[in-house]
Amino acid sequence: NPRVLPFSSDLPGDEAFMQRAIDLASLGAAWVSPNPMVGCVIVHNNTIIGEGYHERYGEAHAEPNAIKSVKDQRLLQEATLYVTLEPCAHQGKTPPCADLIVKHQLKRVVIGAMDSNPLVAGKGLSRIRKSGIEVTTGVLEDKIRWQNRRFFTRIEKNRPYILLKWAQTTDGFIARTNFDSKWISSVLSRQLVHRWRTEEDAIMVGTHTAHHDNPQLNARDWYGKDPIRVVVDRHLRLSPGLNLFDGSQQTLVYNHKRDGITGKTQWIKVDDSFHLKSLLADLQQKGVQSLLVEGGAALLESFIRQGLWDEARVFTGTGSFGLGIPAPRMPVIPQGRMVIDTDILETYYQHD
Ligand code: AOF
Ligand code: ZN
Repeated sequence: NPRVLPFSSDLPGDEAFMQRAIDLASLGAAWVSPNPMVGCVIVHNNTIIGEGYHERYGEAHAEPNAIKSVKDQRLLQEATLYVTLEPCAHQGKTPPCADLIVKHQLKRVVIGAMDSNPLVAGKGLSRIRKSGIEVTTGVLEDKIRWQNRRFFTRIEKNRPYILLKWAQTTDGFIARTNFDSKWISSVLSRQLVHRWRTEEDAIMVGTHTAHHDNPQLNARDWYGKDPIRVVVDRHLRLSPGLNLFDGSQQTLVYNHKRDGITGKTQWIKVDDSFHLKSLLADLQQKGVQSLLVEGGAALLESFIRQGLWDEARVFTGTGSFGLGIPAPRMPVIPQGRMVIDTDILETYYQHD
C-alpha cells in the first residue's frame, strides 16, 4: 500500500516528486521482473493527488494505477504526472500508457529515464509531445537506471544481470582443500544473503558446491520470493537426495546427458563445449533477468574471465585457512567496503 510510505524531501521541485515515484516503484521489487519497477505520482498545485506503481508482472502499469487513484478526475487537466520510466507506446498486457496520458490531457509530464525496450524507446515520448502536452525528461535518471539495472542490462546487453557472491578468509581462501566452506556463519551475513536471494530471479552454483555444501538456495531468513535454482552438473553425478532436488522450488540442471522434467526439476542438455553465454541465453529465454552466482571458485572464475558479471559482493571473515581453494581474483578495484558485523566485512565491486 503506497500510502504507508511517508513523503518528505529536501530535494527541490521536480526531483522531490520523482524521488517519491522512485520510492513507490521500489515497492514492486521482487514481483515485477522481468518488467522494470515503475512508479508514478500526480501533482496538482504542488500537492500529490494520485500515486501508483507497477505492482506485479502482468498487471497494470504505474500510470493507470496513479490516474485511477485520483479522486477528482477533473484535476488531471491541470496536473503534472511524474513517471520514472518513459510511458509505453505498445499494446502489451495492458493498453499503451502514452495513450491514456493523452486521453486524460494532463498539463505536463515529467519522465525520469527513457525506456530502451525497442517497443517503446522514444515512441511513448513523441506520442505525448505530439499531443501538445509539455514534457520534461531526464529527472533523477541515473538513480532510475540503477534501480532498474537488471532490466536495462537485459534489454541493452541481451543477457541477464549477473551478481557474484562468495565468502573468503583473510588469507584469500574460499574453502578448505576438502571443500568445507561452512566456516562463515554469522547470523547477519546469512540473513543478508537470503535477502539478496529474494532480489534476483535465479541463483546458481557449480557441481562441487552443490555436492559439498548441499545448499537449499532459498530465502528462508527473509520475506520474499525464492529464486529459481540453477546448477551445472555436466555428467549428472549429483545425488538426487540433495536439498536442491527437494521439489520446494524450480531447479534447472544444465548437463551433457539429457533433457527432461520431473516435478520441479528440469534437466537441460547442452553440448560438450559448454558455453556460459548459451546457458545465459537459455535462462533469459526462460524469463530470468538476474542471476546470483554463489560459487564455487571455478564457476565464479569462468564468469569473471569472460567478463560476464555486473556486481560482486565478497564477504571476508576474520579466520584464515593457511591452505585451501583460492578465492577468485577481481580484475577491478573495489567500489566500497561495509562492515556487516564484528566478524565480517563486505567488499563490493562493479564492472565498468
Ligand atoms: C510503462 N509503465 O509501469 C511499466 C512499463 O508486458 P507488459 O505489457 O507489461 O509491458 C512490459 C514493457 O512495458 C516493459 O518491457 C517495459 O518496456 C514497459 N514497462 N511501461 O509505461 C510501467 N512497467
Ligand atoms: Zn505502460
